[in-house]
Amino acid sequence: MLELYHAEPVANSMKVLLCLKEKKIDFVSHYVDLMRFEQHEPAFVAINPNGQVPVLVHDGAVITESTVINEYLDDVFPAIPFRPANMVDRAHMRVWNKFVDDVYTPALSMIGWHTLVRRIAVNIEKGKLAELLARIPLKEQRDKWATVAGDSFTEEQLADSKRKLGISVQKMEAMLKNSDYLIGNQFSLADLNTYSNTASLDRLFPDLMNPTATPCVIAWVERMNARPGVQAALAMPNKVPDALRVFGA
Ligand SMILES: N[C@@H](CCC(=O)N[C@@H](CS)C(=O)NCC(=O)O)C(=O)O
Repeated sequence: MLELYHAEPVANSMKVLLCLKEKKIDFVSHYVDLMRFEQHEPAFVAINPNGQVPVLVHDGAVITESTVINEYLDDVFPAIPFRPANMVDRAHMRVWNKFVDDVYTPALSMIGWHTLVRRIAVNIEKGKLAELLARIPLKEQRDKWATVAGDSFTEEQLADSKRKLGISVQKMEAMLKNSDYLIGNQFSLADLNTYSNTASLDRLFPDLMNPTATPCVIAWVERMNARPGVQAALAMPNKVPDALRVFGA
């Protein structure tokens, strides 16, 4: 049996939902309500000690980390392959996925926490916040909550994240100059892993992503939006207000 613990079709949950839908794989969906902090409940932490989604459970085996989950799905369900046959392209795909995990996603995440999670954090009563923090397994996540509940990130940190978003979108523009998808014209894990970060970036940062500066990225998002797998993933349950949907909290 294949089960996925996930939140809304955004951010890291979206990466894996998209892969499953594009591969047309049936799975049992377990919705984890992040707004109710269900990811820190003992029952969920028993499945993923990091207290984070997404989590794939395949015949009882637990797989975490969205990028790794998508590689695993491509290994185990190869009928519709999402890794280029050419090994150089495959290596380039992995380098891009590493950049997305190491640079692009953390930059977007910091701005999302500052802009949106902060609004929730500052309204939590101090005693309740301490209780919630005590249940978060990862120190990095505890620190993020404490930061946005306090003075939040500095102007320098936020400017650096915006700079990294600019670099990310310019790299994509160059990759898409002469091809429909990020790696050599073949739809791959690179596209799956990048969609959720980029789909709404033009709304958030029109100065970084717009038809003049990044026409190829805009066309790629439209191409992605038209894919049945993307539409099926976007149709998954979504309880989060629209404003929050553009970021992965
Ligand atoms: N590196 C992990 C990161 C997972 C992650 O950041 N998950 C977020 C949702 S996109 C989460 O569970 N946030 C809630 C929390 O950390 O409490 C992955 O790629 O799967």
